[in-house]
Amino acid sequence: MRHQHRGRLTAGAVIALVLGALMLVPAMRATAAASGCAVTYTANTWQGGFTANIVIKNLGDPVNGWTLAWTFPDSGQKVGHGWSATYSQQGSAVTARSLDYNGSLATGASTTIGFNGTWTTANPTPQTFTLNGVTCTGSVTTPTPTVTPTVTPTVTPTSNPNGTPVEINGQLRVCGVNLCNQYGKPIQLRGMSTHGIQWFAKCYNNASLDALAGDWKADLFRIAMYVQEQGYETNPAEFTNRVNTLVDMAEARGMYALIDFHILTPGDPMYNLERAKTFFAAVSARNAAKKNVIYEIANEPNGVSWATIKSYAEQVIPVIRANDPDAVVVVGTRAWSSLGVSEGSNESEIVNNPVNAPNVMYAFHFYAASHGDNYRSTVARAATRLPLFVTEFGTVTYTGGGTVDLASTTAWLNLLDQHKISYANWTFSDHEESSAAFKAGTCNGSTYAGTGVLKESGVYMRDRIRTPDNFPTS
Ligand code: IDC
Repeated sequence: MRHQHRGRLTAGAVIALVLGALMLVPAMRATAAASGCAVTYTANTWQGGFTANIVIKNLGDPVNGWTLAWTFPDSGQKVGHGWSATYSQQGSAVTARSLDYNGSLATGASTTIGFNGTWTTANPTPQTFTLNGVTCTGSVTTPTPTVTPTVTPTVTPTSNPNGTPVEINGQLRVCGVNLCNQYGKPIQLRGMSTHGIQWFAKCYNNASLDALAGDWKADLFRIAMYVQEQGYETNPAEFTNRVNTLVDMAEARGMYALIDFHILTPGDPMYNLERAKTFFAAVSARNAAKKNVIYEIANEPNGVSWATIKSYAEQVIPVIRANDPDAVVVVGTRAWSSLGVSEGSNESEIVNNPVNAPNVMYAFHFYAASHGDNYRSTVARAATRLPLFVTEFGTVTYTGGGTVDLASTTAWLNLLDQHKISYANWTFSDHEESSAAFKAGTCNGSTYAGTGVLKESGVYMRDRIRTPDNFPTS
């Protein structure tokens, strides 16, 4: 019965359909693709050469495959070795085409590309860029709709109604023995360290970073870029680029990014001095305008004097400050960042002879199952005299494995909370060792939130980091 009238149209229905079809025309025009892009081009120059880092942000509708084009103002400029795009140059006109893995750019998404170039007379920065033929003005162009579209309220994806950690705290600085936020109030940042990004790159993706910011409610993401052990020294441009991408991913989620120049063996930071200068010149130039970057210039010096570490710091810090004058820099300390204790010294050598630069903090590392009361009493004392930052610690033994010592970890973290000392836990990875938060194999999948994917250390750390932050604004 109900279907009897199918196929028969009344006059009224015909009129309604025609009207509907007419109304569809402007409605369709209103959905024509919005386009827009913003480009940040940073060049580090030296006599005859430069490294360019280019951040491309898509402000319009999602694109699948892109070509960025610009013209060099100086005809002597040439693109040399490039990364993350295919480059071609005709005269002064250059195009960079996306690769398979970075061609899709959602609305608001960014990607970073770069190249080494040469110049003859000068190296001025190109002024105009186009993305898929549209000039990047930093704003969005949408064909004017004839029909007013319904406005959907924008939902800001933050876990805290007051804003993300970076939104609340802004540019950090050192005040007295504390890390302070933009209001000059002492704060503590709590988060996780990657494992070596040369080995665990697959663990650092949108889903895992979403879990860290949203489910763990972390404030801090430490990017452990080993220098040796198949790290930075094997491909400086590639590792610089990877670190920059991870900085962007942390920034997009309102987390601070701690850029860790992960020296370990050899323990003398001077062995890597030139690499450190090159690396920090590049990352500080590229990230100077960001508020979420903290620089950690030497993970764990060992077998060297404090005087050597200080001399290294006083050569690397000016390179960073030349580009990013207000950034906080963390300096590693003697004996695997134990403030000297593991080689029979203590914090007094630093107190008596601090790094000659403002806005500097000192690293302290511990592994809870190996380092107990005597290390804690050093930290309790040093915390009143030096700005400390626990850029790395484990809940386990100093090997990265063995027993998870939750009693010692709790004593440590209570001490750090009491002094508002920031910390990053080793590691946000699925390594088989017990210090790793995730069960082995987690990073082959796409689920990172919740406790189902976590090992003992991860369950403990997630609980601890998830507790509400205390970020005073007045
Ligand atoms: C360990 C890793 C382990 C890796 C080893 C050598 O957990 O998988 O094989 O490095 O690269 C540190 C270092 C940190 C160590 C960690 C645990 O900063 O690189 O990671 N640790 O041994 N200092 C004290 C302990």
